[in-house]
Amino acid sequence: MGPLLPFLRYSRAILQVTVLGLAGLAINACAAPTPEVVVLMTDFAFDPQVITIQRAQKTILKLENKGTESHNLSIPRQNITSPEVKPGQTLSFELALPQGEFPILCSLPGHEQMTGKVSSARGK
Ligand SMILES: [Cu+2]
Repeated sequence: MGPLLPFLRYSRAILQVTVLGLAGLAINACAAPTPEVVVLMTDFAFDPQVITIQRAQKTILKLENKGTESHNLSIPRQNITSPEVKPGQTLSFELALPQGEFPILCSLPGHEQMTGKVSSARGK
């Protein structure tokens, strides 16, 4: 027990506060809101027909069914299919895609003509 000990304790406390402060900054940087894209569904189309997102970026598609039948958004190449959205309902569907163009469709029987694509590209 020398006179140095209180000083060591003190500096360790400063160090901890600094580390916590940096962690807080990092968390803030990651807490940018998840981008949202509104996608209207009608009988039988997606609007927009080309949905543009940023590659590898988690994105929320807000699927708003303005039609009179249930619809979904399916990306066969990625084995992704949203839950069914009933008429009048809005459903938030989260996805992230690698770079590329991905054909989409409503995979419900008889809705094959309801198509479009997701364009997943590098941001600016
Ligand atoms: Cu449909």
